[in-house]
Amino acid sequence: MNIEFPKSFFWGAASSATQAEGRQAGDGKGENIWDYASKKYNHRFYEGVTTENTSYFYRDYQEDIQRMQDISFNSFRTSISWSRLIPDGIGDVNPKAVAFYNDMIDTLIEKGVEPFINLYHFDMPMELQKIGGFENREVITAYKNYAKTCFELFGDRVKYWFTFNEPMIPAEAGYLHDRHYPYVVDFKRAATVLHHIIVAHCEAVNVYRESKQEGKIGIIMDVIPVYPRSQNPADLYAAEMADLFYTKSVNDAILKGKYPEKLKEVLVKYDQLPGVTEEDIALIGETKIDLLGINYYRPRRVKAKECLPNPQGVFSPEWFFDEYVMPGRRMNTSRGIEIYPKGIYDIAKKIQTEYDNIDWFVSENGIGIEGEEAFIAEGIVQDQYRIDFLKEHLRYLNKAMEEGSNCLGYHMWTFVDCWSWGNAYKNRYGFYRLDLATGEKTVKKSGLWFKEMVKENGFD
Ligand code: BGP
Repeated sequence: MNIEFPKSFFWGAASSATQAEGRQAGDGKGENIWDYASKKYNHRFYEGVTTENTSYFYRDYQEDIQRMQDISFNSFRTSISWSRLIPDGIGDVNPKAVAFYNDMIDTLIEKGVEPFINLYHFDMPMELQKIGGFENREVITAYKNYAKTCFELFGDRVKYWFTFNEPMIPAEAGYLHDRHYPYVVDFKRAATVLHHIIVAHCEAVNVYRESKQEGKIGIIMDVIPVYPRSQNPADLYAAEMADLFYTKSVNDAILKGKYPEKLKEVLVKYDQLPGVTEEDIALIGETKIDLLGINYYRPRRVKAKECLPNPQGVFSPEWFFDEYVMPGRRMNTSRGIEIYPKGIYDIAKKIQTEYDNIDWFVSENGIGIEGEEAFIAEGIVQDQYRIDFLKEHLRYLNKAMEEGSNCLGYHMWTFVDCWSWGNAYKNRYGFYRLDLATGEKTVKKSGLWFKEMVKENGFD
């Protein structure tokens, strides 16, 4: 075996509540922003598929967990749906949700699949969005109470907790780039949301510490490694700024306990600084995580700006760099993003050199392909491209580990094809195919490959 991983390595996949659970009549779940937006702004969702019918995990979880065991998972990440557990975001707990999550956790453990539980995957309860979502500090308190409730209810069995999935996204996609509800375009509001999410993260970590439970707590980040077009100083500056806004802003706050000085200087200069109190700064400074999850899909290639931005326009990180469309880049055309396996190695090196070589794992990595039914032969999706994708990324990960990176596991996105934020069921990512019409779930060739690879803890 030339690519071998440690015996204790975490192998599995990631998913999230809103993308997989679906709804059932009488489930007691409250509405969240995706339930609302996928109906109200239905045209924004591929083929108009709403959150009602996502992958049926709420209904099928027992069979699904068996499916995980069938392909050798020893761990699985999903999230708790805040609005399923506490329908109004604050107030009474939904007993049906408690029963569901209890049984899901127990079944996972029974089947030898370690639950990795995330508290927030983009899914703000609608009642709290009505008062401003994370723009409103009251929602930080509501989130803290929600986190406390989760630790009290499930913390006796869940040993791996995560406060947020991709904290940058609800801010950037919801308040700057018009992809997620509430579809606002305003940098300062986006920065406020991001800052409040970071404070909420710190509050939840501290509540967990106070609970004296014996697990680990961390966060899941989407790190997009930045590559300049050239070594020309203008291109290097573009790369520095892209990294500053999109990565260092969050990473430094959470992993180094402080925002980068340079970010503050830029935001002051352009009058975009959100309200940050001394207490917030102190809280960020003293909060430490145990485990970092990294979602990696693509690199970000940038170049110096071709044209100066309109000074009257909406301030944005893109005022400082242009996307660089590198000739000859390898594309996943379904998703419109570049495939660059070495990025995973570069991230590992960055964690090693800049972030104290903290314990981390790949919390998402995968390839979304449109029209996978075209690859069905002998009853299963023959997704050799996914196997190749996995191998290439795992090779680079393995190399980084040989060089001392503390990577503890690898979770693919995703387990069963699931619903996505806008693309709905357009691009399929799973180890199992979901037939949307019948609800049938069938293992793909990649799932069978994964099963054998995990048994061997590596591949040739
Ligand atoms: C990540 C999200 C996931 C998932 C994935 C795939 O950023 O954490 O929830 O959706 O991206 O991306 P997409 O669904 O947009 O194709």
